[in-house]
Amino acid sequence: MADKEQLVASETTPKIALVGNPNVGKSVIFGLLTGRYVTVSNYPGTTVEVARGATTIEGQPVVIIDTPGVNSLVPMSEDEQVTRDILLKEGPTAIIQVADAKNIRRALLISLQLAEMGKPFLLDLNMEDESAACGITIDKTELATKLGVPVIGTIAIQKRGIKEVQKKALSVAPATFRFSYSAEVETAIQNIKTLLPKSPISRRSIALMILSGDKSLKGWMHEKLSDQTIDQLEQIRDSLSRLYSEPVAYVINKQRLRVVDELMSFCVRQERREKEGWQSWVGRLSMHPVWGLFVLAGVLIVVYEFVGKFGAQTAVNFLEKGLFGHYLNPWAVTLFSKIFSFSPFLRDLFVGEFGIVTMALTYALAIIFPIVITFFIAFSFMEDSGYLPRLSIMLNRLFRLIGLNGKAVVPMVLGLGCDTMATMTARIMDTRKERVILTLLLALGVPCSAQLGIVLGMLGALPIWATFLWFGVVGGSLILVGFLSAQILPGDRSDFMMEIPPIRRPTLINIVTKTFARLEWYLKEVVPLFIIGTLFLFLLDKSSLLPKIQNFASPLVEGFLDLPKEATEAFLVGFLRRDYGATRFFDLFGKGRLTPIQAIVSLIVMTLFVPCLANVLMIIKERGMRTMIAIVGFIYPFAFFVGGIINWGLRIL
Ligand SMILES: Nc1nc2c(ncn2[C@@H]2O[C@H](COP(=O)(O)OP(=O)(O)OP(=O)(O)O)[C@@H](O)[C@H]2O)c(=O)[nH]1
Ligand SMILES: [Mg+2]
Repeated sequence: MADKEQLVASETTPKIALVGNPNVGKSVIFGLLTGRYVTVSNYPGTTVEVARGATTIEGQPVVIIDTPGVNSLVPMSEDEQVTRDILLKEGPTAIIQVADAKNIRRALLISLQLAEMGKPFLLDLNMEDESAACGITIDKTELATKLGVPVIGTIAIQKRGIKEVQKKALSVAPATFRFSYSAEVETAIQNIKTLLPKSPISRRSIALMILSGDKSLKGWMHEKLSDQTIDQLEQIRDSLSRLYSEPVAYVINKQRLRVVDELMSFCVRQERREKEGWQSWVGRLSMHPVWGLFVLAGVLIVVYEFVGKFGAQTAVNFLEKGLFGHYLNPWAVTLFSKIFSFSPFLRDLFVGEFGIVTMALTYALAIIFPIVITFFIAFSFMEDSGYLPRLSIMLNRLFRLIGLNGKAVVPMVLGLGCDTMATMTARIMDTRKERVILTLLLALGVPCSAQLGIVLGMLGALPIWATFLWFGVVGGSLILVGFLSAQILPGDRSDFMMEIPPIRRPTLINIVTKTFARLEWYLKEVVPLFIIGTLFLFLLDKSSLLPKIQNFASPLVEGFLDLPKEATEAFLVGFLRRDYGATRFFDLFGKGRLTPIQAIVSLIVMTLFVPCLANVLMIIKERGMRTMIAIVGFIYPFAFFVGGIINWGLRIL
């Protein structure tokens, strides 16, 4: 998406990093400062990758860096590490710490760490509208005096206060605030400091990271320090940890929290809470063990009506049968037949059975496009309302069964938008085991928007048992495979803690911007692949290899799965993108070439396929080649196997 945009800036251009807890408005502020849109949603962990944008402050060019939210600068997950590494390795000129003013306690925990690092920063107390509604008042002048950095209040979604943040951002200095830990910790810090090289952040802060047992620092340590020094550091840490019954990280955190609480006692006042609004009521209802299920059912019905019915049936009918089927394609056929009257080969390339216009563009624009638009809109509503974190709480139990926890719910739901993006979001999981299981399940059985729409569209035309069967088989496969991999894979599962943001009314502007950003990405990514896939089929067809492949695959496709031979083409392009394969089935089904049993079998096999080439590449990038081979090597046979079993079972019945 837009993240890949090139940035024109020299090495010496000052860099300002936006750092802060998850879901506090960093990306909104990034957008306001740079004019570049990065995804904004109402749940923690939206940003998992750094985004950069250029701007000028008082005539001076600067680069603004948006970072993933962190709960501590001692990272627990890969996305948190990204942020810490920016500070440690890149050394931005200044930092804007964005804080949620109604959650000042956890924000100050980060302020203390920034103060320890010795980095110039300012504290932006964002979401002042919500903190005011909660009856929280913060004495910003007092806090600024105590910390020794500017403290500015903002309401990012109303663009309030941003000008001041921008004005001050380049002239900030390191905090003057100092505090000390217990004598034992201080001694350990002093001992470690003497062994460390100079870095963009203070030796004291690195010493504290090492004492906290920060494993993500290993790479940096091996690069900068000798093995002997690393041994010495570990000895210092071990002897400190022997003094406490609790882990040192916990001890350090507790001492920091004490300092935070003292700061708060001077600067923060909490008045009597105002009357509870409808938002909190809806919020609580959606997390309730029983009522929550009704809310979920309601959400699913609305999404189904909007995406499955309106998008995948009404809009697709209008575009595919009407606009494309009646007007555009017949015109195109006439036009291309005239232009290429000398060559049937070239004519078919554009308007034949596997033509670029009649297949690739018709599939991409008339069938998938209306589905993804409706899906992205529905999806943005869910993201921005704050429903997803609540769903995480509800499904935590179920997810524990499959070796994950509630934190994995958001990435799984994101997978319904795009599995490739969601695979990257697996970074938010705390352990490697969880990241691998999540990656596997996304690739196995979470259909992406385009495919889901097609599935819903086809299920809508089938008897109701087909819907139950599809959900049962796909859901059952996810649970079974998740459960088994949780037993087999080595490693740990982490505890689940998630900040629940308030229920918010989604803003039209964000919904529209986000939907457009995603559509742009969709068109750039999907249309070329559809054209390549179609070209591939076209060439196979023209070289008469297609019938040979169909014959070769016949025992599997026509025998084991009992599908027509054209299904082979769907599977072939399914390797490229499974939504493309699904669209082929949709087309075949629409032309009456699939019986209900064949339709459901093909839907199930295609859903259990690996999503697409892009997803495979992302798995390699994020989790490595070996994991990818294991995942892909498992999924394809599994998909066909399950399809065969279902076919066999249905026929017996
Ligand atoms: N009421 C209110 N909502 C805000 C304000 N600033 C941001 N938001 C909302 O807060 C949510 C989170 O905003 P983001 O910019 O995605 O937060 P982030 O800090 O980038 O989050 P991560 O990338 O997950 O760390 C969105 O729903 C925003 O619309 C504000 O000042 N007031
Ligand atoms: Mg963000």
